[in-house]
Amino acid sequence: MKELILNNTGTELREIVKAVLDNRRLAPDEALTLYRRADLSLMALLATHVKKARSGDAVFFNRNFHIEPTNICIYNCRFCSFHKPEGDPDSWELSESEILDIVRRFDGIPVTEVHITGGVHPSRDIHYYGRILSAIRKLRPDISIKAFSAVELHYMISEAGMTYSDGLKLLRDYGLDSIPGGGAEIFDASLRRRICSEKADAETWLAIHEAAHNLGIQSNATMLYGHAESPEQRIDHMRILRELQDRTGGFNAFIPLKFRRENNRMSELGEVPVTEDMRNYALSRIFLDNFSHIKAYWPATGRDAALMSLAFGTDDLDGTIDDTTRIYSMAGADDLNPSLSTTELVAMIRSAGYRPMERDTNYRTLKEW
Ligand code: V47
Repeated sequence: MKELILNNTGTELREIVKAVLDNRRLAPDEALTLYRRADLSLMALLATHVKKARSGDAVFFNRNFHIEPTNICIYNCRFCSFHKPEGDPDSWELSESEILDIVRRFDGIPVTEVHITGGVHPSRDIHYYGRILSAIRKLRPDISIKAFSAVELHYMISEAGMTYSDGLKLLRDYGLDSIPGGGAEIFDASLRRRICSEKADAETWLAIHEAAHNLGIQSNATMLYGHAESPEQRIDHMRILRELQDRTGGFNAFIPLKFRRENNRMSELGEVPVTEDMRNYALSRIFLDNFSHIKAYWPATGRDAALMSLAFGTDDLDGTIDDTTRIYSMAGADDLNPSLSTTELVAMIRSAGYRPMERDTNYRTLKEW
C-alpha cells in the first residue's frame, strides 16, 4: 500500500507523504504544501492511515445531551447566530429549576454526559453556575458534566477576582468534570479582532485550558473554519494547539467547526463546499499527531458530511444530542432538531465499515457495539 501510494505521488509531495506514512510529525510548511497540492483521494488515504494507526477500526460516540442556559451574551461575535441582547424578544434565560427540569427529562435514560454552554450573561456569576453544577451532580451522580467554554470561564472567574486555577478548582468542587472546546474560533490576532473583537483572546483561551489540564481537568479544542481565514491561519491555529498538547496532554479531541452562514453578520462570506470540509478534517488528523481523537460534530456539518468524514480521519461522532442544542440550527444547519438514537449512530458507523464504540467523556470504552 505504502509503495503504491508513493509511486503515484509526484516528486513535490513524495517526501511529505513518506513522512506521514512513516508517522513522522509534519512541520507547518509541509502541512501547507500537502493542503495545497494533494488531491482529495490522497488526503483521504493519508488521514485514514494516521487514524488507523491511532484507533484502528474504532469510531466513538457517546450518549449525551446539551443545556444552553441562556443566549443572552455581553459579546456579539460576527459569526454568531445564537447571541441576543438582554430584553430581546428572542432571548432566553433558563432558571435554575428549568435547567434541572431538562436534566430530569433524562431520568432513567442511560446518558453519560451533559454538555453545558451558552452566552456570557452579564449578571450570572461563578456561584450561580456552581450551584447548578452541584444540583445536577446530586440529581445524576452517574453522568459527567462537561461545562462552559473558556470564554464563559474567563468572564465568571475574572469577575470573581480569582486566578484561573482557583476558579477552576472551585467549579470542580461544585461538580465540573471537563471543559468543552468552544470559543477558540481562530487564534490569529488580526482575524480574531475582525470576527470576535470583544471576547477573550487566544492567549486567554489557551491559559484557561492549560490551567485546567494542570489540574487534571481534560478538555476539547475547536477551530472555526470556512470563513475569512487562510490555510496558513488554520495551520497556525493547529500548531498552537499541538504545542499546548505537547506540554499537557490534556486535550481529548479536536473539533473543526464549519462556519454556517444563516442569521449572522458574516453571511456574505457564504459556506465552503463539503470537499473543503473533508480536506480540513484530513489535514487536522495528519497534522495533530498528538491528539487522539478528531471529532465530526454532526449537528454542525450535517449527518452525511459527518459520516463521509470517517473516510478522512475522524474517529468520533460526538453523541445522541437528543434535540438539545440550538447553536447550529439557528446558524442554518440542516438538522433543525438534532437527535440521533444509539441504534442510528451505530448503523451509521457500521455503514462506513468501522466498529462503533460507545465511550465516556474521556474516551474510556463503555461498550463495543
Ligand atoms: O465557539 C458559533 C461555534 C462554538 C457558529 O467540546 C459556530 O465537545 C459555525 O464549541 N457557524 C460552540 N460555528 C460549540 C462548541 C462545541 C460543539 C460541539 C462539541 C464541543 C465539545 C464543542 O460554536 C463556538 C463557535 O466556534 N459557532 N456560531 C456559526 N455560525
